[in-house]
Amino acid sequence: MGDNKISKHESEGRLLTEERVKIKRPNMYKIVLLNDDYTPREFVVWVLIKVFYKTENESLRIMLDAHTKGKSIIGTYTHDVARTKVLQVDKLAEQNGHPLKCIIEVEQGEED
Ligand code: TYC
Repeated sequence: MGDNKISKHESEGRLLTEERVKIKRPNMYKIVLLNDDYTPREFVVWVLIKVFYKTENESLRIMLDAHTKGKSIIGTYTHDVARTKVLQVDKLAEQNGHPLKCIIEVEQGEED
């Protein structure tokens, strides 16, 4: 209306739009534990407790799942967290001379 003041109604609309952008959930990534023939079971359980803060029971379940089926989902994380945890597993495995591996998989329906 001649000036460029923002009406209360309009400014509320802008705020709401801004907020919707901010709360968009991040893409999530699965960390999958891979079985191998050499890593001791106890080491796998220890890693799951140390790196992923799983309980002993949950760690045992995930380890046995990978052991019997070839792989098991440890959990779902943001990209940064997933990358950090996989690097932590790589480092612990290497330091202890085990071939233990975890991989990152994009959640179904997420962009890469
Ligand atoms: N298969 C290993 C063994 O028999 C144990 C193991 C379980 C290794 C799960 C890796 O992700 C794994 N010692």
